[in-house]
Amino acid sequence: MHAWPASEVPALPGQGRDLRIHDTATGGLVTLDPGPVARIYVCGITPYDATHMGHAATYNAFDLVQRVWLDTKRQVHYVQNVTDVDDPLLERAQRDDVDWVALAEKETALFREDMTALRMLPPRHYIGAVEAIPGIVPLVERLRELGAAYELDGDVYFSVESDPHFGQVSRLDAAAMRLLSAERGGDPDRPGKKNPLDPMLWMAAREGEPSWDGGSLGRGRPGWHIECVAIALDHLGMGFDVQGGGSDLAFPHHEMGASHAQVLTGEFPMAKAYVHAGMVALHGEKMSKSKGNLVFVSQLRRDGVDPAAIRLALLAHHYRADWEWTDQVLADAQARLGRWRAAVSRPDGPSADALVEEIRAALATDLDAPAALAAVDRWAQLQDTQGGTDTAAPGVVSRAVDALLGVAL
Ligand code: 5CA
Ligand code: ZN
Repeated sequence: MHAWPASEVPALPGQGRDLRIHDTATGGLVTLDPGPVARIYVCGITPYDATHMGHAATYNAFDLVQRVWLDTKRQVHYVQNVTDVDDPLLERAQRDDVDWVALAEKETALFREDMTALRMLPPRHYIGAVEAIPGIVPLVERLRELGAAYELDGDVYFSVESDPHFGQVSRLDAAAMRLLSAERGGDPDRPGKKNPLDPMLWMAAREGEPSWDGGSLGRGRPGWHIECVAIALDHLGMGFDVQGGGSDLAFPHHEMGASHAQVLTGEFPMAKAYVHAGMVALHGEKMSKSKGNLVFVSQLRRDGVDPAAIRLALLAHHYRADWEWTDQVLADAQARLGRWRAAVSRPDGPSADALVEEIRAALATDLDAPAALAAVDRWAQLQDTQGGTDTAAPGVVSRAVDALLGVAL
């Protein structure tokens, strides 16, 4: 699948900083030392509806990861999937009486447009579940050979007990896992499973649903977790730096994915850090396609809202916080964008060297974007109240805000 065009990332004077970031698996900050090529996998959308502010906030967090690494002169090997076949997509296509392939293509195209407008840097590999199927089948077959998978009425399940490290991503107890499994695509109550938490690897073909040749597995379609594992292992290999997504993916998705990969390769861990963004709510409830309480990026764009203001609205919240989208959040971001644009269009100002370092330090410390915004606010205020004679400063600020925060002033 093709991704979307990259906006340019200006080079900055001085030295970028290594990223310290919160890892769900250890519950603390880890300093990542990726080597010359940093490797990151971020879970992509299930394309049955348009990009909402929750998605945008999550992708914004991982865009910052990429920008911090680029600032250290590393290359970034970023992989993202599109879950272009899954139950919710098929259900929505049926509800609306549209072709599921056409629905997925339309929403993926809109997602690309939204990401481009928001200046999110594209992944190097953007891979759909359907195109990954030929790589998924041998992995499921291999898990079966290893005794880590079993069949139930034609479906193939992964046995969580085959991974001694199972549970180490989310660190939840069995009761919490069971509850979340039922809520998030699992089937803990299905009779005949070895462990209620065992997730499906391959679903045998169902009447009226799309299916693919699964070799010795028979016709069917892949489970959700093995999709991301197949794509990540194919394009990044084991031991990559960051597995990313929203906090609703910690369990079961990232827990199961890590287990699949660890059993398949005999290596541990799959990722050096499991990084999770908080949930954005609307009217007190998590924004979600299934509930329909949504604010869409594309709708705001159609309403004439500057994408840079949308981006600033996201950046005003720490990526790990759960927060609420309101009209005020957007109004504050628009006002800030106006102040910043006015500031960088002046001929001079106070030196921006310290500001660049402050933005770097804020982002390198668990992506503290609100602290970075506050630093730019202070520079603009100083320019306003005391002026300054540095004619290079407005340009430096503009480039730093673009390179590190993805905001075009
Ligand atoms: N296709 C799978 C991942 S493989 C999926 O979860 N798709 S999704 O479209 O439901 O979500 C895409 C990303 O947006 C995920 O990382 C998810 O955690 C994140 N996300 C979904 N809703 C919100 C929300 N309200 N706030 C923040 N992030 C969200
Ligand atoms: Zn995923």
